[in-house]
This record gives sequence, C-alpha cells and structure tokens, in this order.
Amino acid sequence: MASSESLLPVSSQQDPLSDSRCDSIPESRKRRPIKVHLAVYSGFLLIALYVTLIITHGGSSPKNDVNDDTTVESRARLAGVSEKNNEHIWKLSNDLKGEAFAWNNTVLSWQRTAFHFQPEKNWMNDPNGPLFYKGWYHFFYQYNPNAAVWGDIVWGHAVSKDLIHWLYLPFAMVPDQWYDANGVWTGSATFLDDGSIVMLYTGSTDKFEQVQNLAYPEDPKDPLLLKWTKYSGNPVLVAPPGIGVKDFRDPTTAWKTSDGKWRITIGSKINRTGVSIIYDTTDFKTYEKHDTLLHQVPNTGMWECIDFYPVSKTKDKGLDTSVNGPDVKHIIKASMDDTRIDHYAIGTYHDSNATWVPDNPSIDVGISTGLRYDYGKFYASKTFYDQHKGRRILWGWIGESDSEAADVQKGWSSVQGIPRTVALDTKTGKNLVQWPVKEIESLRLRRKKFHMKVEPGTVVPVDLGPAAQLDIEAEFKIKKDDLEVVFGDDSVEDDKEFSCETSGGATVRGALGPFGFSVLADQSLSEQTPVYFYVTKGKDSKLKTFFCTDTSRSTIANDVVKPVYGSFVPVLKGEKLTMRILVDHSIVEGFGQGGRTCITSRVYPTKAIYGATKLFLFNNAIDATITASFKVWQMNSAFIRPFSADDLGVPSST
Ligand code: DQQ
Repeated sequence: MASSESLLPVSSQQDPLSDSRCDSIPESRKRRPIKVHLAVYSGFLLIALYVTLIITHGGSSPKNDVNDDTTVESRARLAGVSEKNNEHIWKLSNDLKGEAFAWNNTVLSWQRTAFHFQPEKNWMNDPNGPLFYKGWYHFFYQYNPNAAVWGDIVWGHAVSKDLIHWLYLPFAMVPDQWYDANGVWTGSATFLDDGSIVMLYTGSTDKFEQVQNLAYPEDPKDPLLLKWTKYSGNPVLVAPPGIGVKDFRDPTTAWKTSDGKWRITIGSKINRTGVSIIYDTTDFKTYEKHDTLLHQVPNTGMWECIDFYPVSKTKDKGLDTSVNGPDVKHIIKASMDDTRIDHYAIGTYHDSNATWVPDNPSIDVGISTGLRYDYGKFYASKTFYDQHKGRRILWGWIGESDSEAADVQKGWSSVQGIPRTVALDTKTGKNLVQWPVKEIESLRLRRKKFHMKVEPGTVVPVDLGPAAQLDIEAEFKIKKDDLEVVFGDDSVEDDKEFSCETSGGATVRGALGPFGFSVLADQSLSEQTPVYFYVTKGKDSKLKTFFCTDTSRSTIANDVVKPVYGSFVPVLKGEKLTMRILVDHSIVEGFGQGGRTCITSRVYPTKAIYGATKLFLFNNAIDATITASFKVWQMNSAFIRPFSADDLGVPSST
C-alpha cells in the first residue's frame, strides 16, 4: 500500500484532502485594491437584493432555483411549475470574479453519461407512467424537443428489455389539445383488471391552468404502445373549489378500494399546507372527490408528483399498488416544490375513510428532518410495480448542478437515476432500502479486488486504469483497539452536532472519520468528489454513522452548485460499514449500508476527465485505522439509441 505522503504531504496542519488551491494566497489577492472593495460591496448589494427577493416572494425558503434578480418571471413560474435556475448561486458564492467558467466542447462532451438514461439532446425532467407490458419496460419522460431548458413539454418515450439498454421511440403525447396546449405534464399508468392500461396526466391548458386528462393505448396489441389516444371527454378533472388552478397536478397510479372502486391522489397546497387530494372512480372518466384528504402537512408548500404504494413488513419483494393487509405499510412520497426534495414517510393507510397516518409524526412527509429517498439531487420520482419480476422500481429525475448557460452550450440537460428496487427495510422497519436493479450488473466488465489497511491521514491511489465508469462495492472496518481508545477517552468530544451538510465536508477530521473513496479525481487531487462515512461518538458512547458526499472540490469551475450532501445511516449491531458507488462521468450515485441512505450528485470535473480520471481511497480520521475490502468493476456503456424495426426482429425497409 502506498502512503499518500509521496502524493501529497500529510500532517495535522495540512489535511490530505484539503484544497491545495487554498494553501497559498497570491500576493495580488492579499492586498485589497479598490476593485476588490467594489466587488465586496456589490456582493453585499447582491445578497441584500437576494434577501429582499426571498421576502417579496412570500418568504419561501432558499432553494436551488433561486429567483432571478430581474423583474422578468421565469418560463416555468409563469406556467405554474418551478424550474432550474442556478445562474445566481455562483454569483452569490465566494467566487465574485464575475465571469462564469469558460467551458469547452472537450470538457462538455465528457460529461455525457454512458449508462444512465438520457435523451439524445435537449431538456428532460420527470419520469412518467413507467410500466412493463408485453415483454418491454416502457419509460415516458417530460421532454422539451426544442431546447436544453424546460418548456414545450411533451412525453418522450423509450423501451427496454432490461431497464438498462434503451430504444427511443416517437413521442407518446404532444400538446395538441386546448387542455394540454402548454404542456403534457406528469402522469401515471394503471393496469385495469383486464390487463388494459389507462394513463392519467396533467395538462397545462391554453390558459396555463392545470387539469387532469385520460389517455389510453390506441392499439393494446402493440407491445411498443406507440400510439396514444386522448379521451374525447378530457379534461376529466379540474381544480376543485379552494384549490388554485396552478396548484393541481401529477395524478398517481390508481389503487383498488375494498368496495372495488379505483382511487387516486393528486398533489396541491392550501396556503402553505401541502395536501394530497383524493378521488374515487369506476371508469376513470368521472370522479367522486373525498371531503377529507389522504394526508396533509402544514408548512411544506406545494406537493408535486405524489407517489403512494404498499410495502411488505416482512418480505423484500415488491407489492402491487392495490395490495393491503396486516403485513403491509404504506409509503407516501411527495416532491416538495419549495425545496426540490423528495420526502417520504412510512405509515398506515385506512381504506374505509381514505386516510393515511404516519408511524412517526415528527418525521412526517416533507418535514426537513424527515426521510428522503436521496440526500443529493433526486426529484419528481415515481415507482411502479414490475409484475414481471415481482419488485417495485423507483425512477428519479437527476437535474443538473451547473448553470443553464452551460446546459445550452452542451445541448442537453438532466439524466435519470439508475432504476432502483425499493422496499421497506425489514431489519429496521423505519426506512426504505433502495438498490440499483440487478440488471445493471450486466454492464460490469473487468473486476479488481482490493484489501487495504489505511492509516489515519492517508490517501491511497487505487490502481485501476480508466475510472470514469465504475461500480464499487466496499466494506470498511475500524480497528477495534482504536474504537476502544475513543470510547474510553473522555477528551474525545461527542460529535452530536455533526451534519454532512454543515460540518465542513471531507476535509474536517474527526476521531473516527471521514473515510471512503474520492471518485472522479485527478492525480493531484485538485478535483475530487469524496464519498465517505463519518462515525461519531454519541453522548451515550454509541456510534452514530453518517454517509456523505462532498462535491465542494468536484470541479474548478465556478458556475456549479457544489454542496456537501448526506445524512445519518442506520448501522445495526454486527453489521460492517458498506457502501456502493456508481460512477458515470457527471453522475455519482452512492448507496450507504445496503441503500438505507442514498446520495446522488452531479459533478463536472474539468481536469479529472478522459484518461486523467482516477480513484483514491482515503482515511481522514485522526484516531482510527481503517481496513477496506472492496471490488471495483469497470462499467461498459449501455446501448441507448433510436429504435429500428430490426429491434423487433423485423428487417427494416430501406
Ligand atoms: N414537472 C411537471 C409537473 C410537475 C413538475 C412539469 C415536477 O407536472 O409538477 O414538467 O418537476
């Protein structure tokens, strides 16, 4: 094992993971010429303007899509949904040089992913109506055919035999009716008892009002479901009294009631209370609204893309959406428009009065300390029951963390996360577990196995070759003697306040962490994305483990949002610490402890690209020696391309 000392000097003064760019301040920056003062003052002015904007926009909390500081309202805001706008994040950051990073095509081309679903070009957002039909997985998605920014939304459509290799098909639905003239927005599929499919989706009308519409396959015999018929009586639902016409969207998959009707829920808000409105139907054309709500949580704002489904308390397998009973818990997930976070909660569904009660009200849906599918970038997600393999699969939209200008330059925006199986963690009963679908393993190429002991304050290069497309599975053990010393030593402070997001990232050294991998790193570690565990000693002397990803040094570019992501991860007695990481150019997906805590990041290296992309193992703890046993696979690229007749075994006519 090589010590990091040859790579980077390690001492308690100089942290092995610290940003060498910060080490020396050039003479020119030590003095403060008038220009700098001006920059500082204009910085304050910008911040003041920003704070004023937050207040004038109803006091909503800051979020990734900071409002523009001009008076022009954004396209999406006008239409009644939020959209990405990272432009001002970097201008408000410490980097006040005023110029965005100069991206070039070499760097931008490298960012395109190799095994994540993304369209050939332009903008994509929410997953829509996923399903399995006649041997094909179908994936629909919000898509702008005209630009790499949100707008002109149609339903893109692709099919796959294995959820990994995808064939693009013609658009399933486009805005061609008054009731969806401003966009065919998010929706969900339901299988009726006879195996036929109905699709409910939100239309943004010619007046930008949100209504719900019904569509169904024109030819049920067609396994590709190429053509969709919109019901002549659309819209089937308009916003009920008391609900804003721009706050009524994203119908769920329907589930069966005990008296044989179908039930759906639609997200909205009443003042600042996020709500889940509930309807019963027998034919999907006429609906009966319940006076009560499925659920509501004050101060959470608009609920987008609600998902509602059962999970088994005892088995790992997935359940069809209508299953209920004593061995079942129900999940409500809502996408918080204010924070762009997908929150879920576990609870009990009461069929008789169409309500749902959380197991633990202190971590109800949308509460900031509550549960999240993913602690990084992951939004507008949707599950479906895969009747082919008896599992529930989760899709999530992974937006960009760079600027809109960079997206326009690269010609595309957003990817979808690798589909994940999702199930209740039967060991804890208190969280879900998510895991990349088994089929992703078909892309695994060359495997290398490692077993390394890593001393405190060490960074070790992992000898791999190319490291831009990887699947890493790792187990970590903290040396027993070190743990005992930490437990017995009163001078080692309790880390009860630790938080991945606010405790300074991977450079801050504690007794028992951080340790993990730096992915997408260059040789000098001037760019790197550490994915790591940080173990703290609780007041009760029990270990508390956090799983984090630090993107703050992932790129030298300044026009990128670079947070530290992560959260607590449950580790049960006798369990080793385990993590899995999928690396695919500009996306890193981390799964801590078998998928109890997941973190997806978008990162945009400028130096750690092509042949210069490396992987490092690090231990930045002060008091603990770590043993890491891990396997790394180079990952093949998936075939994601337009459909041709040959894909059905039919020779194409030329
Ligand atoms: N995206 C859709 C809406 C949904 C939002 C519009 C969530 O239906 O609420 O593209 O990202």
